[in-house]
Amino acid sequence: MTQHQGLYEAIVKGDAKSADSLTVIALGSGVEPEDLLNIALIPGMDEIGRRFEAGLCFLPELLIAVRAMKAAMSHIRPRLAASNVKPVGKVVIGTITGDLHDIGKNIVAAMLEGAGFEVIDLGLDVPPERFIDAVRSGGAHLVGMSALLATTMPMMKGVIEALDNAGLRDQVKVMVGGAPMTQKFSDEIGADGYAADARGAVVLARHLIARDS
Ligand code: B1M
Repeated sequence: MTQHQGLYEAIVKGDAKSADSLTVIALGSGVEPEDLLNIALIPGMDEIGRRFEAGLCFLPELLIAVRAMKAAMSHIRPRLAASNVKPVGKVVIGTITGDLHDIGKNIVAAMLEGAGFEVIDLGLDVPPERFIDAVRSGGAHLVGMSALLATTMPMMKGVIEALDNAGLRDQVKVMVGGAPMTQKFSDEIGADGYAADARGAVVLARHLIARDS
């Protein structure tokens, strides 16, 4: 079994101990953190998600897979974020209120940090007021929102309206993402851009900052 395959299976089986040690070994042997994410970890989460959706596994299995993913991410995030460049812009990011999914948002935040952005991560279940407070006090250029539940997606529009009401909408660009999101939905709620994955989020953030300056 290859290193990547072992890590993929550790995520699917929810074996946090193996996910942790295999990640350390792979990074130590020179594997790029982004490759580990794209070849083993994200496909592992996709597979457990597919099984969950098909009724082949249940919440406990999902939760132990999440724990394994977090064990691996604890080594990958600092490696992705290691960057000596001057910040290219400041991003306030969070998972929208009512939504407790933060794995994808954490990957996006780490990739943005690695690309030289200063990231203020508000965590998950973030209400509009916290986005507003962070923009007001932090001088952010970008607001990034993530949603995984169809029921929480509309709350993103609430944040955009709150930015408007606070007189802050012209100061920031808004980007959105998450599995159920589409470009059409992003346009409908008045966001400035949508990205389907973490790499796309970095490209979009750079583009929005450049358009702003
Ligand atoms: Co839940 N869950 N979940 N879940 N969960 C989904 C999302 C679901 C599709 C599974 C299903 O049943 N089909 C479904 C939503 C259905 C819908 O609304 N359409 C669902 C449900 C229903 C639920 C609960 C209601 C289940 C229950 O309790 N009965 C409950 C809700 C809790 C809540 O939020 N209030 C719930 C709970 C959970 C757990 C807590 C167990 C756990 C989350 C743990 C955590 O995140 N800390 C969980 C998980 C793990 C999933 C699945 C299986 C996997 C999500 C994930 O981490 N993917 C998911 C099924 C699926 O997606 N196939 C599912 C891996 C991650 C790397 O991908 O998050 O898509 P993703 O991020 C990507 C891109 O989307 C993008 O880049 C990332 C990296 O490439 N991206 C951005 C993300 N944010 C971005 C922001 C950007 C740009 C790009 O710019 C700012």
